[in-house]
Amino acid sequence: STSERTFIAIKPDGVQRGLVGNIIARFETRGFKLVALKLVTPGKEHLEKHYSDLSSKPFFADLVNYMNSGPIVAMVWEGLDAVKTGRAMLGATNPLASAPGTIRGDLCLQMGRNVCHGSDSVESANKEIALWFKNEDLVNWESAQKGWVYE
Ligand code: YYY
Ligand code: MG
Repeated sequence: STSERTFIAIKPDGVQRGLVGNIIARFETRGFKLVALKLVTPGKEHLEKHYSDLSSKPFFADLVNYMNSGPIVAMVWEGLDAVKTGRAMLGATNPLASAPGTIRGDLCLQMGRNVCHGSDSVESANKEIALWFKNEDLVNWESAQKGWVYE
């Protein structure tokens, strides 16, 4: 549906490397609608919650430390098949396997510095949006592009 929402984050390396504009531009120019955006350092506890599914993995502590190492741009983007399309735009988890043209395939090299996050299912998108944003931070607006992006 054209009202599907996904949670996309620019990780601390993406912010430090000045990639915020590049990454946002890809979602904006693809035709997705921005619903929420903020720059945050949410702290370890929040980041552990965000990645709670991975808590038993050997890389979990390093992952949380990396995510806690600087500001993160947290966003909600809305549009047709936003979750799956967002994942395709990010590229594979390991940047060396990410196709050129994807964010990771264009902008990074190593798994532990892969610059961005995107929800992997509609269910996780709903959970992540609720974790990172208050309901009143999600803006309901009609984009002037609507009739030109969708038939
Ligand atoms: O959703 P995605 O970010 O593509 O991968 P996940 O399997 O959810 O892992 C989250 C995060 O953890 C990944 O972006 C990099 C890191 N990671 C890692 O450092 N080493 C792994 N073997 C797997 C994931
Ligand atoms: Mg994931």
